[in-house]
Amino acid sequence: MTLQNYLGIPEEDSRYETSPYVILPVPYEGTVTYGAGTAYGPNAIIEASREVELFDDELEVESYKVGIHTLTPLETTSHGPEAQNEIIYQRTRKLLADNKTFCMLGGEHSVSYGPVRACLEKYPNLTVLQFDAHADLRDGYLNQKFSHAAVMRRIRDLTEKTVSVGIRNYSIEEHEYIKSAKVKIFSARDIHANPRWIDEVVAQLSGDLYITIDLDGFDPSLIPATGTPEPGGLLWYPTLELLRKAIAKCNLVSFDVVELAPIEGYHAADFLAAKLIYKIIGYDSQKRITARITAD
Ligand SMILES: [Mn+2]
Repeated sequence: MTLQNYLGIPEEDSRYETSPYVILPVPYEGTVTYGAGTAYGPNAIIEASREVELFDDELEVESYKVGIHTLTPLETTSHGPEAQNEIIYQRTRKLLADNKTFCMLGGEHSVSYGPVRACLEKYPNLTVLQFDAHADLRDGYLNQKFSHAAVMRRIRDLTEKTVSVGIRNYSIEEHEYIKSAKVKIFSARDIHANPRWIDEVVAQLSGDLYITIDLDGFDPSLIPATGTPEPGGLLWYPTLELLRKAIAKCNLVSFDVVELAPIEGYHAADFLAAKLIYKIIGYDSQKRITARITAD
């Protein structure tokens, strides 16, 4: 696996010590059920990131100058997703202890449990914002409690402060759980019919925020490169608007981008993921710049 730094930025802008943001590649693929290939996601995102323009035309700055470090890919285990999440938990809690905001690159969605656990330890009132086509609320899948299809259910064992957007595929078991546990879900169908959905999502968020982005939350016209592409997904600009408003309102603790299963010769999906990460870092780093100016 070729190892490069995210955005291909100079060493002076990407040292660990001076970078508030760190990219953590986790090429884990253990429980995926349909289309495979998410183990190649982190590398495809980092490779595509080298084509992302460093000047952000919306923010009118070169956001990378705040400092973004790329870590070497985390070790993966063949002992199942629970063991993998323990490794991720240990790694991410160290990053939080070093006051880093990390962006974990999956891998399959099962990897999001470990970092949320680490973030909750430091920020007990954390809210988890999920972008996804699937609810991922099964209480286990194919005898696996820590399956990608159960990741939000495991996260809800830790905190019930979750908000999900773009959801358009779940089982009757999940449907009943959503009703009984009153899970906050903005389904893709509701979003499509409601022009005020972005502000309604933001109204549900406050304080410390973790964002988990399963790329299949996007419409498959934008991201066909996932294991289970579902029609009727999220689009680029509304998603950015939601991210910008959510990050402006909350304290972004960390985030992940998962489930890219690259298609050979098709780079639009890899590029979207790479640029999406740069937008999130840009929105968040704007606040750091503003805080610095205010402090002066
Ligand atoms: Mn998912």
